Amino acid sequence: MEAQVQTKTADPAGVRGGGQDAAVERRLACLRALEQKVLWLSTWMIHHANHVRPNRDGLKVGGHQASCASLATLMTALYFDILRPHDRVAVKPHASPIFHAIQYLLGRQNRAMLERFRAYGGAQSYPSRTKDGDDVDFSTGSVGLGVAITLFAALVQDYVRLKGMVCPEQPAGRMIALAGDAELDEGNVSEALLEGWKHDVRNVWWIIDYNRQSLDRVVEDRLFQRIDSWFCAMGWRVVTLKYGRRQLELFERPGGEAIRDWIDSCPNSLYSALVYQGGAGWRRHLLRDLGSTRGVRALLDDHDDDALHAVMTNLAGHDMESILTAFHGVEGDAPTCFIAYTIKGYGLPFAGHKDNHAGLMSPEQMEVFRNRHRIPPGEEFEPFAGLEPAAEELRAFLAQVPFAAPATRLCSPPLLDMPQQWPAIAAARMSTQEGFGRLLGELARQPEGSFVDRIVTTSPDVTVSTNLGAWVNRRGVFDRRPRADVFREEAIASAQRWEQSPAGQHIELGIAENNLFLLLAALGLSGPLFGARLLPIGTLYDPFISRGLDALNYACYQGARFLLVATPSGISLAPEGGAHQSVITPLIGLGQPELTAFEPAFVDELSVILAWALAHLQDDDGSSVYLRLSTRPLDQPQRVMTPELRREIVRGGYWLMPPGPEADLAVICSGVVTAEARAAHAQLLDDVPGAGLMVVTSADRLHSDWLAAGRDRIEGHREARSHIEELLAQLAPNAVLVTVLDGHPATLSWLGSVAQHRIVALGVERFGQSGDIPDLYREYRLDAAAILDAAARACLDRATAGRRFLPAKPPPLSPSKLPHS
Ligand SMILES: Cc1ncc(C[n+]2csc(CCOP(=O)(O)OP(=O)(O)O)c2C)c(N)n1
Ligand SMILES: [Mg+2]
Repeated sequence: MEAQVQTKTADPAGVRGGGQDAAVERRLACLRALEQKVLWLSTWMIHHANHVRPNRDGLKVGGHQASCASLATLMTALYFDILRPHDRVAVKPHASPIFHAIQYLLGRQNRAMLERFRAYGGAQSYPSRTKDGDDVDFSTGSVGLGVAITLFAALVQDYVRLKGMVCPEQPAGRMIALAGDAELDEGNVSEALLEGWKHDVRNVWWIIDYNRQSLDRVVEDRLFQRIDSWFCAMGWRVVTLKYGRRQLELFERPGGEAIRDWIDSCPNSLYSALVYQGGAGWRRHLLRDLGSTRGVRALLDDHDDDALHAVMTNLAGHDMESILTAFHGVEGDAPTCFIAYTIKGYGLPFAGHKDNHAGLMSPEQMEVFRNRHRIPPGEEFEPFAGLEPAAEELRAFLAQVPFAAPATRLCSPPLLDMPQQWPAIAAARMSTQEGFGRLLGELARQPEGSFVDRIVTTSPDVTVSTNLGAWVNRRGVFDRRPRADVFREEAIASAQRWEQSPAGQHIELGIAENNLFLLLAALGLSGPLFGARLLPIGTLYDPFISRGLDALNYACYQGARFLLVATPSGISLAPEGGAHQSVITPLIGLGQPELTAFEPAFVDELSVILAWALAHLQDDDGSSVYLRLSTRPLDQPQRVMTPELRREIVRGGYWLMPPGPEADLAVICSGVVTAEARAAHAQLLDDVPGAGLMVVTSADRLHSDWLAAGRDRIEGHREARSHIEELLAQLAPNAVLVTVLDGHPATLSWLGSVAQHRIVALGVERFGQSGDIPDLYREYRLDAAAILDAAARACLDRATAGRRFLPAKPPPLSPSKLPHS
């Protein structure tokens, strides 16, 4: 258990002081009692879920008693003494029971939820903003993400404070992560650290539960040195809490110095093994290694096995006074990392055992534990059972906990005034990406005081190449301090201005998509967290959504609201090649909960969708929105945007060329291949005059609406009809559908189930490659010829329906040979 870094000694001055020792002693007594209660409740909650509650499916319910025990002291100190209402905390996911126990003691969680821990409707396995009712600040679960979001939340707090969007009397809160030490292995944590350094982030605390164990094993020795230097290099203050006060007292005695050196050089795995073995194990090793060192034998003789075990495991992360001294000793807003030495499973029978991560105490072990905590049967969930001080004193203590002071912790700022009129972009030919840039450029011209002031854009080093340039030129780049645009000052010609100041409305990130999504998550929670509603817009290249997919999922999971604009996309990015061509993102758009996906073909659609999206982000029943755009210019339809068309675009699709009566063929397209669909459709009209051409602006909206209508019908609303059902009802029952998009064909292939139409789904199923659009569309069967061929084959198939097997390779068909049924 290496340590060359000096521990902050447990100087009680920060806790005591003012000659009020008796009062301080009572406070400490209350805190220690609550620490024991929090440990008991978390352990019992998990035990109850696994051994007491009836189990109907035979699955292990689970829970992490050891991981909870590791944080019991630190979280008790934090919540019952250190935190203020404006502080925000991301709790290590598997310490969820500790969090719920604390909220229960503070009167913010009810007993039924604890009894239903990990059950349907009960307290969640991992803290959840949206599902837990006890004031979770940040959801956690996927390790590393909860840690990093606190850093971005601190950046967002600065953003809204420096712009005067929150009342100046509201103090800045600390954004605090309680992190498992193994969480630091996640790359997204280092990505965030580097970004935080660039933005000079303030008011972040990361408290590392340094129990030197992960899920599988005991972690590397000397890791803490890396952690220490790593944080220092990023400008963080590092406070190490290693030895508890009893250890420090022991080190003062003759032979104590040698024991300290022994602890410092003891490998993590041996230290953990001895924690598990207890007093006799410590004695055996200390005698073997230090038996001849002056004073050691006498020191050991002075401790029985229990006392020796207690002192050898008295790490600062389990010593209330050391923790309070360290936390209170931190001044100013510099980002601070606390490396708190702890023991996984502290106080439990499997403490220190390398396999204890998912370990559960047996009923027999639980009985021993119950006796130690003096909990009478039936009083397991009683808040003060078995405690000393008495309930009255503890109640009085809890009533004055600063974190529990009356304050609005869940803000719901008013909706922004959205305009009736929206800028229109007139163009004969344009790509949706260019249209997006132009639309934002137009919005940027709005006078001060409009909803546009609440738009904040961000991008991982693709601001210019995703067409945010005009917006940034007009609205500037955000920085805590004004910084000149040097190229401009030097009169060097550039289309892009880069003035940075607190007034800027664009936050530039380095290339790290995890950071993009975590920043979007934090920006998208600015309303509930800080009371300042923002309209966050993040841009990135569509294929790199996958790079940050877990962080995107994380952002959606906790209800953050933002607009994601992904461009360019698909194989239409032709010469850029397969590494940059996205294939599965339309399926992500279709499948990701709390994210509504659109893929407009034309710029007037985009304008409608953008206006809708910025309002939808604010709706109670809304969601985040994803726009999949393209750099490929398309001929724009010259049309009047009627209210009906606007409605259909938002609902997910419309007939660009409505089918004739009883039409038995329709081409259905989404996004840039609408050009090919239009060309193919024009040719088909010769043979099938009534053929329809549908443009799908949102497969996602159509799909979810269709499922919802199906559910409504099951519930007895027989008249319920989804938009896609209404659209497809205009076709003959035996009609053939050909769908096409520059993405995975499954995005639209479900359309065949809506009214049991025969369907051929075209799209991309393989990695792309370099080429020009004619070559690539031919190779991947997205061109007009492929659409015509698909239509012909489907019609042939229909004509021969009933004949089970078709020739393996039917002869090539021309449109004029289309068979009709
Ligand atoms: C992204 C991700 N990968 C894997 C897991 C599974 N997992 C849960 S906890 C854990 C180990 C955590 O160790 P540490 O952070 O040190 O916490 P401790 O239990 O030691 O307090 C792992 C691998 C996860 N939750 N998230
Ligand atoms: Mg650990």
